[in-house]
Amino acid sequence: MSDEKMVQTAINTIRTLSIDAVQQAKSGHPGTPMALAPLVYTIWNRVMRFDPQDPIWPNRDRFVLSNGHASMLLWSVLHLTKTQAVDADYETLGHPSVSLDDIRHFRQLESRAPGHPEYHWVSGVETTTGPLGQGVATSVGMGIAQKWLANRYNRPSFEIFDYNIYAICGDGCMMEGVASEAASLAAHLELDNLCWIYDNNHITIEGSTRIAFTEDVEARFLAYGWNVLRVGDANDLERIEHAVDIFRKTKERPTFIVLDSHIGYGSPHKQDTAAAHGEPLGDDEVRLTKRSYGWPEDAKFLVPDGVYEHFAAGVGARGAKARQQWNELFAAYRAKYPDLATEIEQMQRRELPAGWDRNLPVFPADPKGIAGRDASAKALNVLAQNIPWFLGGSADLGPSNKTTLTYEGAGDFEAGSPGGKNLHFGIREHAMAATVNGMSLSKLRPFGATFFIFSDYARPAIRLSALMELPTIFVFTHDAMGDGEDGPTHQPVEQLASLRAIPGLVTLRPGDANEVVEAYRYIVQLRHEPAVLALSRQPLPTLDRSKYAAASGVARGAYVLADAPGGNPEVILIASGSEVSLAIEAHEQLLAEGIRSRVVSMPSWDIFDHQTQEYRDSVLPPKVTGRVAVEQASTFGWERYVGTSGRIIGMKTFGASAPLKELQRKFGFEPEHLVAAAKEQLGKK
Ligand SMILES: Cc1ncc(C[n+]2csc(CCOP(=O)(O)OP(=O)(O)O)c2C)c(N)n1
Ligand SMILES: [Mg+2]
Repeated sequence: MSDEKMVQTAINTIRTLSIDAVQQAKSGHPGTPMALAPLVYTIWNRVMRFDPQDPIWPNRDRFVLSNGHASMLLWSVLHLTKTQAVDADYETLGHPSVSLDDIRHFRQLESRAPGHPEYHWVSGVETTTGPLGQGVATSVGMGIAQKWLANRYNRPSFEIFDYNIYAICGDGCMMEGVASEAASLAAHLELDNLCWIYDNNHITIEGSTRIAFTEDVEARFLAYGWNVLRVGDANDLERIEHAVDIFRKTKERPTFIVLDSHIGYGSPHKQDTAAAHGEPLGDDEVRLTKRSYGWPEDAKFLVPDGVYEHFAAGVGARGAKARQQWNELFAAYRAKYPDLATEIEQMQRRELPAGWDRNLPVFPADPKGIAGRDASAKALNVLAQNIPWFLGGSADLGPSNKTTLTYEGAGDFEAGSPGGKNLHFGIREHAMAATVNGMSLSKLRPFGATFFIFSDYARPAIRLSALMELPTIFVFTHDAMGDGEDGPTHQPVEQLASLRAIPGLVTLRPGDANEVVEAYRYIVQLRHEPAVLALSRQPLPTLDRSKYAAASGVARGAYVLADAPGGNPEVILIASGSEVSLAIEAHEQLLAEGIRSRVVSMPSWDIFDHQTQEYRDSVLPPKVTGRVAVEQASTFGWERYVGTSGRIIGMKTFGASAPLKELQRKFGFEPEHLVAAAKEQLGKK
């Protein structure tokens, strides 16, 4: 077979595997894989430095399929390149990531060819995509990470990190706001390691983009400051390669390639129609389409002779060589810079360096106390110094969140100085969260910050960090009514409940400065779970830990902070955050009146729910049914800890604009109110 014929055969293999898988599953999206097979072929087989034998090699080029519905593109190419599976301990398993059988079972339970690309489920997937816009936004975090890693670790003659990131996106990604936020940030940061390729096919689900999307996308990206290129024919491999070449030569600007394509390419009746987007072609149309490709019409899941070898000779050989050269380079680097090499290795395995918790502060008892955000600032500054690759920033609220790293040499991450540890995300919460995900996927330890209320603006990406099992950290301050005069627009009510509902997300609302530190101590050790910290704006009393239990109880989610003398309580007060000291006040009053109360500090439902039944029963003894929960947030869900007969003091409405003291009175967050509720639980007035 001639070279040219082989190339066409390889491309048509991607197309027909996609068509057959969707047809077999009776669900999926065939049209875009049919159109973009030449692009994916070119990027993978001619451009990318990626070794299928080791899909987690640190200096590999990244490939992000932001239009995740076209997942068959990825399953086809991962299969055809024989990309190997890797487990959660970063060990190669010795079998392919995506088998032909997986593709035959596309979208079925347990198949490694699920509906959309899922990081952590299929090796070779760089990030989970499907919610449109997320992939491209996440790729900006990957771009930031590459710049930071290169800045810290590269040395003369040692280009340890010099990879590029390729992200493919469609009209949907271009319409989503998060992509715009991220594109603006990427150009500001001059991420010339980033190449987005826009599948300009004028089709979305409802039909032609004429009905909803008529802007000049190229002009928009030019205005952001991107290098904008155009390839007028998605089947023209040379033009695609040429455009990518220009990308690789372009400095100080990310590249945006507009690729004109025909969705459902080759299908006589469905090409260029929305029908090709999200439904099987149908048996007859499958035949006609295969005929148009010169493919055997009745063959299914056919990988013709020579196709695997063709990919092995392309990306396989190039990737193996690149990785081998890198390994040699890294061995020499390790000899010359052993400490830096160790850092890289620890980071890659999500381990912490020795002494990571050295100098974490301990706060003395203080009735006036310190704000959650201020305690957080102290912890962040220590952690960022102890863990070189711990960094982050805020969405323009650094001075309020107290997340700006202020120690000597922390520095700002900016285009000309990508080694700084303070990122400035601008007022782009959604892109910030997606970017933090991208940085975490690149093995940095990032945090992002904003007001707790605006976690809503970041939520889709927070959800994805949980789905991907990434140890990202979200620092949210102004966690409740502490915002006082700012009023209900700024006062979170339902955010805690809604974040607690995200599976695998660790949500923590610490009750005093020492609980803040313990919360960080816990979070930093997580390797596969994201965490949200809800921190107070106002000072909270620092509890006297010689009188009350140690703050290390945070690591168990909830703990007995104060108890009736000798234990055996008759009523339990459960609180989080700013309401912990309130519960303590009420507790002291109850004790003085001879009522045996207990205070449980419960910074994290998620962590507590993972403790043994025995421990949970020791904190909340089932026989003690007199219970009051107090939290400046929606009451939603607290029944699980107070039972149907318990009392929940929380928010059932939005807040209001007034000084905090008045709000506490209006909404019942005062010790007398708790005391009365506790007595009511015991049938006492
Ligand atoms: C945030 C989000 N909204 C909606 C969807 C549902 N959806 C999936 S694909 C699609 C149309 C995408 O059009 P385009 O990106 O142009 O893809 P093409 O059909 O051209 O491949 C929509 C609305 C989604 N996946 N994510
Ligand atoms: Mg489209």
